[in-house]
Amino acid sequence: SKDENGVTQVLLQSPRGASVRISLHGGQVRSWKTERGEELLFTSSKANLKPPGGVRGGIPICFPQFGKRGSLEKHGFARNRIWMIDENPPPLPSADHSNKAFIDLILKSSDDDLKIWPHSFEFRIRVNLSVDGCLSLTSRIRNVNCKPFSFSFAYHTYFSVSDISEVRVEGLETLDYLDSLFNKERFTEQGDALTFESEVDRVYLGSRDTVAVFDHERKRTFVIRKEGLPDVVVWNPWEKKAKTIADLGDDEYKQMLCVDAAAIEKPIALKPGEEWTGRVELSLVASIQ
Ligand code: TA6
Repeated sequence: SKDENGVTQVLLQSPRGASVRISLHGGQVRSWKTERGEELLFTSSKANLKPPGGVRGGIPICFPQFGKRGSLEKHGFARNRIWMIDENPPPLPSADHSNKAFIDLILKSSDDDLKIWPHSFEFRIRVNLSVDGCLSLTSRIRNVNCKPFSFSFAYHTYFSVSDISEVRVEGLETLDYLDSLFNKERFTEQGDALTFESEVDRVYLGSRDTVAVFDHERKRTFVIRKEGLPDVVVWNPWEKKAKTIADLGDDEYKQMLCVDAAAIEKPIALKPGEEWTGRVELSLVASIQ
């Protein structure tokens, strides 16, 4: 189907009624719903859905640059481009084809992209919804140029939460992180679990492959499993910053938390012909507390 701006979007549905909606604008997951129809991803009521331009919500793809760590526009250009459906993707070794709820998208460097980032690439993403409602995204980025290149990457995931003050993140204990609020200085996490009472904008380095986001009020937990993505971004703008973000409502920071599986500190380097894979799987469990 088409969205309000005429851009194709794809709806995946599990046999039990969970669903995922993906837009070709940005190759971005825009919605992920449970079997009961509850939305699990946050989208701002003020999001600007018109391409080009990033959509505040769902899972924007940051590529080939994370944030402003380079000369490109913030978070790179992939999230602003119109992707294509990949009708004939190369096989994905570990894929589960038992359910048919997946879609393959592709982005190739356009002539305009090559002017600002002179590296030909093929970026394939598979979005899969499992029978039990797990959402997985598998990105494959191939260097189709004759020179090496490197990039950084993030699945900039906006989780929908009941109230940010009631949320905690586990799995980042004792890790080093780069704090964007302190000039990307390096600190070490001391606390047990991460809780929120002011703005947080960090890149946790070399985390283990599972991170969990507990939402006490809704009694549910998001489990993030990642492969090929050593870093984890945690971002909530809090009250003051939220007011400066045009496409975010003043109070909406309370209902969102970004936790991104990412590769930032050490850029991924690809030789000609090489391919990189980065995968994230998001699942929901009812909390036992
Ligand atoms: O660390 C996440 C971050 O880079 C923040 O600094 C914050 O600005 C956020 O991403 C959103 O970026 P955007 O360009 O979508 O406004």
